[in-house]
Amino acid sequence: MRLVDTQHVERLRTLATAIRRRDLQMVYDAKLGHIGGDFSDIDILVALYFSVLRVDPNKPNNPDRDRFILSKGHSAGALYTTLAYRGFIPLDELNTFAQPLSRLNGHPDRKKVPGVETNTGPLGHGLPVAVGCAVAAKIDGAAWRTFVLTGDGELQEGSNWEAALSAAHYKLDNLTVIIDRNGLQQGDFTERTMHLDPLAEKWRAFGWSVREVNGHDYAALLDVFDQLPFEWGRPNCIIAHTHKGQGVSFMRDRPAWHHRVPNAEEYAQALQELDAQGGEHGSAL
Ligand SMILES: Cc1ncc(C[n+]2csc(CCOP(=O)(O)OP(=O)(O)O)c2C)c(N)n1
Ligand SMILES: [Mg+2]
Repeated sequence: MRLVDTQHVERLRTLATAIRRRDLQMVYDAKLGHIGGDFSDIDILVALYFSVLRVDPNKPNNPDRDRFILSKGHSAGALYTTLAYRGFIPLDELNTFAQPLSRLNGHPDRKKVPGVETNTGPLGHGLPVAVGCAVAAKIDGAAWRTFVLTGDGELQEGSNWEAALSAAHYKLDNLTVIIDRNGLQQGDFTERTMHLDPLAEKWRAFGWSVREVNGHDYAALLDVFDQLPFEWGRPNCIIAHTHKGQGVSFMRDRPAWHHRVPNAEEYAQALQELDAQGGEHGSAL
């Protein structure tokens, strides 16, 4: 078990609040985005990019880099903001989100944005591509690892389950899927639309090694990432229990905030809440 560096955890938490704040501004200015899903996975992205992934913003195509695929491509705003804070793209460029000719489209494009490994948006494709990456690393005898973040509603796409079968078949212990288990999808709760539970048992039955974690608890996230690979010869699955809209009281766990854009009053209130959590200080980190 990793010793918790409380200062580091506090830095990550403050940084995540700053990233939520910047993402909110971006969505408000562009008048589009998926703020609920962004806020549900920002803590996972921050833990990955600032503590786990072996990536270098100065060498985004380094062949030895870890690969990260955001399968829930509608969370592009969260990814762009994290990439900007990590130094892959200029912070100022976030002002261009979803504008004509911007590199920062509503869904990520690997040919435009340094750090983006594959195009996503149509759900159900990130894990199959990640399986291909992990097989390639095994064939090459390379040490780099592949991480993929999926939504829970996204698991309704059958392609994920084909990919899950192959990952176990090829013993891809260099592959980690993180499931953003916020219990919501577009318009409703997952369990009312197409229930997923018992989710951990399903992945175990497919031959994966599974851990469950609070996806907003940095000490717990870092500890679970530190244990990778969980078992030799088995792919790794992390079910991260999260809240859609985490960080803003009136967005949390509310289906409407899947892709609603705040009005001026809601925007002001959300900023105020994030500032109270230290969000305005994060940019200095
Ligand atoms: C193949 C496909 N079908 C439908 C959509 C439209 N869509 C975008 S996000 C979304 C809901 C996804 O829910 P979930 O995976 O749980 O994401 P989160 O809750 O993290 O936003 C849907 C249906 C899509 N992008 N791709
Ligand atoms: Mg969801």
